[in-house]
Amino acid sequence: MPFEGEYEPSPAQWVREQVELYESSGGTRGTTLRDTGLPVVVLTMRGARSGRIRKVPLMRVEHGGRYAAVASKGGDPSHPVWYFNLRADPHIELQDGPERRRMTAREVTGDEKDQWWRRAVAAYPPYAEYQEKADRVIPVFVLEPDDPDPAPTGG
Ligand code: F42
Repeated sequence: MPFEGEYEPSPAQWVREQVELYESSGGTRGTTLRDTGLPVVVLTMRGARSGRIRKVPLMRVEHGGRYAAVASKGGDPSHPVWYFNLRADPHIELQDGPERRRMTAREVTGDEKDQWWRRAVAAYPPYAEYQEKADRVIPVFVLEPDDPDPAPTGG
């Protein structure tokens, strides 16, 4: 089921362009972070105040069909705005390459967070530096499929 509502592209040009390329190519182009070659996913969510649709590229941290969303914002001292969007409405769509799935975001803490943090740093090592410079504890969400084992379509 597609996300309904008006799409408000990111004010950051490089983010907006990455989302455009990712989506317009059906998840076959724009799927890595600039020079790193490391994979990126796109989260579609609802803006907590505007109610508009927001799309946020994040590093791909996947384990067993679940994903982590790391609110690092490059080690910025403040949380990204999308962190508050997910807290207000955790229902999202995740695009990983050509595949799109509805998922629900849940902020993790304690041992569960430690485990996902290790996976996140393994997928994208700069997260460790971002945590050192951020002067805040970087939040992590786990994204879990609403339908964990969808039936094959068509036939
Ligand atoms: N950011 C990360 O935090 N983690 C990553 O792993 C990550 C990877 C990544 C890979 C590729 C890429 O292109 C970007 C990547 N980013 C990553 C950057 C990420 O996509 C976001 O740009 C970044 O985290 C900043 O998020 P932000 O939500 O703070 O974005 C700002 C620039 C933004 O879009 N602000 C909007 C604006 O108009 O200023 C507001 C967006 C919004 O959601 N507004 C809400 C609404 O209701 O519509 C609420 C407004 C409010 O005031 O409450």
